[in-house]
Amino acid sequence: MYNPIFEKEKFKREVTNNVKTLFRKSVEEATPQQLFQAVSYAIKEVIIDDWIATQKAYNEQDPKIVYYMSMEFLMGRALGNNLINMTAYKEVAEALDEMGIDLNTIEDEEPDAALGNGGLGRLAACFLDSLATLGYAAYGCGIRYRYGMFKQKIEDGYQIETPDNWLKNGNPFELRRPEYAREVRFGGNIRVEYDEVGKTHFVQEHYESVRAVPYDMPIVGYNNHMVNTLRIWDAEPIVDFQLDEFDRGDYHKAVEQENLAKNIVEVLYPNDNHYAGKELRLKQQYFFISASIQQAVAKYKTTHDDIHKLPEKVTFQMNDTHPTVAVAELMRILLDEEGLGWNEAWEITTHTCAYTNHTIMAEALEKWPIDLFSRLLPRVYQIIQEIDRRFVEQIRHQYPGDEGKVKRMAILMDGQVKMAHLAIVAGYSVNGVAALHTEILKKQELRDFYEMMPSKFNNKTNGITQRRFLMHGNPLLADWVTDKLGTKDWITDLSLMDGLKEWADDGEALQEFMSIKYKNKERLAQYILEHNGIEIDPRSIFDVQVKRLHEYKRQLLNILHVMYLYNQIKEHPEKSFYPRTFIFGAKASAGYIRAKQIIKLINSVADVVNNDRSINGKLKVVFIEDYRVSNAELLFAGADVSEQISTASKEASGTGNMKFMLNGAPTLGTMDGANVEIVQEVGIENAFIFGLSSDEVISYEQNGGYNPVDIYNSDHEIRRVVDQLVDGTYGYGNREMYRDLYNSLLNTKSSSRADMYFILKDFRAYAEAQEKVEAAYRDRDRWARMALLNTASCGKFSSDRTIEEYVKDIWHLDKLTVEV
Ligand code: GLG
Repeated sequence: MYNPIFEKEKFKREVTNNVKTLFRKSVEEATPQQLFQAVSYAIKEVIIDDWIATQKAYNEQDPKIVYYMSMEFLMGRALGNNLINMTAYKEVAEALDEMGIDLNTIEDEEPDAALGNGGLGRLAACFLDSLATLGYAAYGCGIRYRYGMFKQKIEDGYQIETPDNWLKNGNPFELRRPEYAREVRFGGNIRVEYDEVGKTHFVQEHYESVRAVPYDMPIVGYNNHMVNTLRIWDAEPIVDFQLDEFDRGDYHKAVEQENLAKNIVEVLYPNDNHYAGKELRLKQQYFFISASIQQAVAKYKTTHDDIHKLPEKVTFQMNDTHPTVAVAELMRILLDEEGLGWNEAWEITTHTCAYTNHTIMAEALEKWPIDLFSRLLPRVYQIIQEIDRRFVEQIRHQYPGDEGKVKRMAILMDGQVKMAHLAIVAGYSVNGVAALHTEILKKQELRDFYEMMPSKFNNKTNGITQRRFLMHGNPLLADWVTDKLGTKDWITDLSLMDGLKEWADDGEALQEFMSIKYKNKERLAQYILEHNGIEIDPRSIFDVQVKRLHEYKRQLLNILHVMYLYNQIKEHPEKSFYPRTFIFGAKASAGYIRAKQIIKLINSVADVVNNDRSINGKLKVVFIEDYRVSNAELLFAGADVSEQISTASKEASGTGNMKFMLNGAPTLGTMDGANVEIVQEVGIENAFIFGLSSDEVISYEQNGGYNPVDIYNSDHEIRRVVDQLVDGTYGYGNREMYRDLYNSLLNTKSSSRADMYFILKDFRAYAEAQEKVEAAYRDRDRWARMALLNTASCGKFSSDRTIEEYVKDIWHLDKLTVEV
């Protein structure tokens, strides 16, 4: 087995030396943070050699490269993951131990690289891990935000956002690459010029510009010496550029450009599944896209002379609509810089760009106001006008007389630039992220497009990396799996997990499996004690819902059900009740008021329930502060039940659901997103499925919703819970605190539909499913078998499988080998 940390003694010397040269300290004197830095630099030392070797392989083997364009990369911590993938984790832990350093402690010193909101950003991170592991040439292209996802504090039950200054101690793994800087231009106007042969030139003038400077982060493949690159762009002012003759002495302009550079990469927008329409956000999008595409084209041209063959060597995958300005930017470069004609440029673009759709939520679709867009990106806008003109012509040609189609499908309509339409028209592939989601796209949301260009549409069910979410997050279970399968090959081929089914009826194996779960529950309980000061019983059922706070994800349903259980326990103290711990973790977008009220409600319920001595600790509620990748790993490992209870049709895929499954937690969920496929793999008897189907939800929606008041009137237990929102039970006597949530369910005043997310409609079914969970859990053998079968059936959900599908159907990449 390859072990890059050649010798233990040499590694120890290096750490000692790093502490000395970086901090003028001895190992004994150094702080944990300083030790983290020193160790990371020692590891980087090793990574660099493989990184260089990988670049050499790129140059020699000239593979096709995928550029994964994404506003978000939710990487989490790098140190532990790099060690895992270098197959050096245990050796390094041992070496450090001999130096009196605890690896876990220094891992905790690393800030999460939280350059993403939730599933979409984490998917990008898992994809990079898989691409490197499978030996494909890939760049992640994104933004080096100075501040990532905000840190969440809970004060008095309310979410408080504080800035995530993740770079304050420096990032030991990154490399600044000023030699690859690019200029990106905004605003101004376009002057048309004709040269002596009558050719038209479009010249942008009076623009502002910034210098995009890339920082590279190594993406270490598992045990293969491959190190790919995540290239994230920083912005710097272009001092020399703007002081040209025309502008010399224009002090204001200099300051403006300075500010533009500073602002553009300042912060990640903390919206998940929601478009806010901010100008700076569009600037961010164009900034990293322009820099990345310029770079990719320039790299291609260093070794190829025929730009027409670009699609043979380059593919741009657009992660949602955020990067779709890429199609127009590529056109701009081909037309204005490479001097191609429209048809040739279009031919290249439409064979190079591909688009992934991650949501059908209307409020997430990006539609930029034309005046804003054309002012900021005048040349790109002209190009989009021409793309739109030609596309509309094509619609009219194909569907004569059907102006409804034009209205529904045009890129420019009602004063807006519709980014999804642009991506679909110019992309050669459009994919959804789970089977159900892709079907809904084809039949509902994107139906017109599907009818017109069916061959573009395809499904790529999401996946997750087992390297981080099992090997790193749950080492006990990882070792057990290796032991039971008699091989480590599952690390790069998760389908082998199927072999664990052999142990599903083996009493001893089941017991081992459950005792690992128990240890992980103890570890989680310890974390909760340290961070929340709440003592929870590892023998209780750990029921976990961790994900972004969103109405469609229905954390409200979960907490209303907790309130219902609490009422039951209080009313029937004699009834036997299996102790339960409900664990929540969620960030709400800073401006999402209702989501924040739900966080407050969860904390209020926690406060009341946890402090009620009369219920003998039968029920506990915990809200994990600052849910993020690093504590997620503990939560998945320690969960008994995985809550995946979105309103059917709304969750495109979900990926948390897969991480729980991998760690042996059965799903309690709706038939939504990838839950459908999870159930297919594990069997419906090994999950707890409830609620409306997506067809039912869609049909209610098309008929104006349903009437929750009927349920409220006829089911007194539900009514009681809903009333408790406004009777002061959880408002510390304040009846108004949750009035808005109450109204959202019954719509006594609000303007939107009543109970838009079908919470009351699904409540009974959910409560019954929860009863089944309790009954199943009481039967220890049955539960163990279920849990084990979840782990054993998760093979499909590796991001390795997902990436192989993208490669086969969309990207057509070649495998690389790296020689060292
Ligand atoms: C989206 C969806 C999730 C999906 C993820 C990755 O809401 O259901 O799993 O992308 O495709 N905004 C998201 O997180």
